[in-house]
Amino acid sequence: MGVDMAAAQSVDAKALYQQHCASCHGAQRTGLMGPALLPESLERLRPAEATQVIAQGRPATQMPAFADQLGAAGVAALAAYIRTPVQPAPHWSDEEIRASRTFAEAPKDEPAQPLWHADPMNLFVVVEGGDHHVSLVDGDRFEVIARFASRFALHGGPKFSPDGRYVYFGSRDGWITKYDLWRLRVVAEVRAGLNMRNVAVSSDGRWVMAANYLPHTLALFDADLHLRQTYSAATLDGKTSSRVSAVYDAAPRKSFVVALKDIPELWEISYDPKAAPIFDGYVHDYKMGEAIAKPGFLGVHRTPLEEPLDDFFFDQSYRNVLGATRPKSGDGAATAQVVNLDARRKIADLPIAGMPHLGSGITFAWNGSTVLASPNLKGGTIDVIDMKTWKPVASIPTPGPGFFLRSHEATPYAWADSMMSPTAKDTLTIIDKATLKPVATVREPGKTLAHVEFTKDGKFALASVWEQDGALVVYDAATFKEVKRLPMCKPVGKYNVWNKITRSEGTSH
Ligand code: DHE
Repeated sequence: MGVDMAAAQSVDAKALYQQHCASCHGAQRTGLMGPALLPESLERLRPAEATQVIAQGRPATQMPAFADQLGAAGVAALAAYIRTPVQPAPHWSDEEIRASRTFAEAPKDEPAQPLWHADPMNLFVVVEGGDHHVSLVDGDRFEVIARFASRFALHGGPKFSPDGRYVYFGSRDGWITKYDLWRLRVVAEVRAGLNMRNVAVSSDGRWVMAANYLPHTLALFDADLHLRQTYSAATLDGKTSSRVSAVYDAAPRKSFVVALKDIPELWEISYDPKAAPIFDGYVHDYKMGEAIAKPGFLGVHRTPLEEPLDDFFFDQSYRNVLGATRPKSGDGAATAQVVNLDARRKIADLPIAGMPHLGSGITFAWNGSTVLASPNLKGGTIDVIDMKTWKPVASIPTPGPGFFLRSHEATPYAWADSMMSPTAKDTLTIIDKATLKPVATVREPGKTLAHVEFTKDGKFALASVWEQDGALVVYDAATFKEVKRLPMCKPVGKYNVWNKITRSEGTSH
């Protein structure tokens, strides 16, 4: 479709939007039945793709084609318009959060047992991004137990209740869905924000915390998604606010740890009802819990940093946060650091060129110490760092840069993808955790092969053929032979209930 830019500029795109788009995407572009169309939500959609979707619609969704109605100029004008910020900026108040909540009462006398026959601890939750569905897979027989529609664009690892019965999904548009894996039904939903990063569930199962880019908030819910309170992600004087990079549960500390993207602070919010008062001078803004009014409980404890963090994860003790700041420009260098949560300060620089993605790395025992291994986007290698000295011990070559490295306590191997490499995206590299050397590869020629997760016993590795007509491929983790494959629609990630709720060292938490 040829576009006359002068013609596109003369179109009243705002009026076109209200006429054709607002009923599904919301008058404020914050989403209704259709997804939000805000600059923050569209970062990952290439301009050409946006134009094509407006012109030709999106198959298997309710998005119709507008090319005939609007012509090339109208389509181009709309594609440009949805990239502009909404003025005034859309808000999402506590009242709006509360009003968005839905809850489905459990059927009377519902038995507390699965509707299906399989080991509930060896269940895989597979997020199929291609058509926004979730499949539940029996991790012993490798059969699909159930498949259901999800919210648009789930992102990140779903989080489980401590008993593994419930799972919480987070969508980029801010929706949290609590799903009962045993009874196969949605329990509750709430919209925590307009553009959300991720959710964390407390280790006692009582709290769910959401990290938002838009608005600049954290939102805290009880286990059934009643809003408890929101936290403004701002400096103590309230003058500067920030997008929230991510929130994670630090189970042994009974706290949530929060990274802020635009403010050099790391936050810790204790959900320990016995949380002690905090006197270090950085905490003045905690809120008293109503039920247990102890200072510190649900209060914000700030650790000042030299620069904001984009990504982080913990060591196995959860005393140290390993954080990375992405380069501000394409050719700049990422920096990484270790922040000790007890000392409340940076204790070391991390000698890696940048953790490419949250939850990408793993830890394991090596040579009498514990090492951290993380894919290094720059070099296409796996950086291995001794967690006692924080010094590099090895740099393991892979055929190209990748996103995820995964292992399991019961296997001697770690599996890395190279999904960012145009030539090696189809290859998984299998690394011996004792010698720190690659020992084998498995391939899916010409396709993207990525994101491994192990069965509960570590005997099988499941990987994604990350394509629209993709698959979940099951490999024997000792022989690396394929044992089964299940067709799936772009299975972006898979999560094993047991490995997640026991916080296996070989996967993300
Ligand atoms: Fe992710 C997890 C952020 C791009 C697939 N990603 C996460 C988490 C965050 C995050 C904060 C942790 C959530 C959690 O588990 O609690 N991701 C980001 C980014 O900032 C980045 C680089 C850019 C962005 O668009 O936000 C990004 N992520 C991607 C992708 O391009 C991936 C490969 C494809 C996609 O679907 O977007 C991708 N992200 C994933 C997956 C996880 C994830 C599969 C969960 C990994 C796990 O095993 O836990």
